[in-house]
Amino acid sequence: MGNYYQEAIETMPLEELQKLQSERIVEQVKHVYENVEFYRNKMDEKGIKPEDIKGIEDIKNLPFIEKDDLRDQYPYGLVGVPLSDCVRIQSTSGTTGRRVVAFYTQEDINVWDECCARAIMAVGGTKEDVVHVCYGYGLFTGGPGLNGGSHLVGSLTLPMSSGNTERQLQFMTDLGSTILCCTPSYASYLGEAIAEAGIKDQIKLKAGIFGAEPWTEEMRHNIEESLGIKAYDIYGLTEISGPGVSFECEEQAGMHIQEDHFYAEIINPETGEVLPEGEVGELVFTCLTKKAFPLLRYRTRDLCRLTRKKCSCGRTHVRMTKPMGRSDDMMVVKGVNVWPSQIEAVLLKQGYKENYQIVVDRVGSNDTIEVQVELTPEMVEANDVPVAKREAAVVAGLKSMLGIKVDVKVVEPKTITRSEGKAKRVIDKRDLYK
Ligand code: DLL
Repeated sequence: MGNYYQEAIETMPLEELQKLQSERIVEQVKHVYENVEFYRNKMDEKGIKPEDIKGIEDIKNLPFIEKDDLRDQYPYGLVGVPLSDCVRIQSTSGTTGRRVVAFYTQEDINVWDECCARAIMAVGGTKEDVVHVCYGYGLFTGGPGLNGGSHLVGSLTLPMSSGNTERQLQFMTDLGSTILCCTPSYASYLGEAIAEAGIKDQIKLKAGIFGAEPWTEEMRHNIEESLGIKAYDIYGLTEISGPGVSFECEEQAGMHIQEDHFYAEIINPETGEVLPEGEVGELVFTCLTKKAFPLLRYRTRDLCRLTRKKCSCGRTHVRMTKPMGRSDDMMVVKGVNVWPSQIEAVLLKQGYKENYQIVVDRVGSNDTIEVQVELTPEMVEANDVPVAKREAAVVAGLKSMLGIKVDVKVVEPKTITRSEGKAKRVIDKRDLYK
């Protein structure tokens, strides 16, 4: 193992970890109370003084912070250090026009790079590897995060950014990329492009680090097949730093949260009550070490479950399941809660790939929902099931999963636009009528 598998920290017994977290939260609460007026006011409103927070178990007394607070405090309201101590911003576009701008000191960047380095080491990365980063660079955290991590590991880093698939394949083959970092939807597109170019035998990839959007186990399987690699999940969000807040180890059984820096809780999204280990709820993060943009008890809207069950990799850090979708991804269609991931699961189970789109609309006062999904090249070649029969099977699968009638259109391969970054799979035309 190289420098950035921090065995002492990643395999720390729980008691020691909690001691470290306690020291850090005490210092962090003092920091935000003294330096961020927003927090001071919120804590004063609740009658909490920094000295009331004596350890990590007291965190439950702190107020939550929500996405709306970030919008209200845009751009500088939550910055905890003089701007002259900040060296970087990153930002998320936000699908609803809510731009989040996060600030970093050099030390914050170092911690972020370290978390991404741990993620690369966890998939077997070393200084001998060629790390091909085709997450977007710029304001998006994907490119800069994995880039920084790869440098720390000492791997040869290809800062490809997203797009220009032909060039991606050329560098991948010419320079012998071994670890691929991009969104799962782009990985799946690269798999298609490699098959089409007939160059699979020239690809040296062994692992992929894919995240930034939800993806299913079926999609993992498809990517692993098409690229001939092991595909690992990585999670993070701009508000908390970027990729590397959690990541999978060789066991591929949930993502270890970097708990020495980010403290996780699961709450009931309706009541805010903290839920016991193992229950599904909204993920809430507290940054224990970040100084420039130190969010405490930030509600991510991501729904998942945590487990402290022993992991055979030896890491003791708590694991989170793949987010099952965001509470705000949920659509209400015909009065029923629908998550895109449920639709994807039905499609992939019936042998389709991730090339689909969901169109929701309203006719009069009735909602309509249509799923368009592409035939795979194998289905076209076999030509053994009529399209109408295929459509009926998907309709039935969706009816049993969701309990409502969904219109289904099975379309020719390559009809649906491919994504180079995060895929946009839902078009909700009802938004236009708001
Ligand atoms: O997507 C950071 C990132 C970059 C993570 C590269 C992993 C790899 P944002 O653009 O702020 O940051 O979006 C954060 O994306 O709250 C989740 O809803 C979703 N998300 C991120 N990773 C995963 C994942 C980056 N592995 C939001 N699985 C988060 C499912 C994910 N959803």
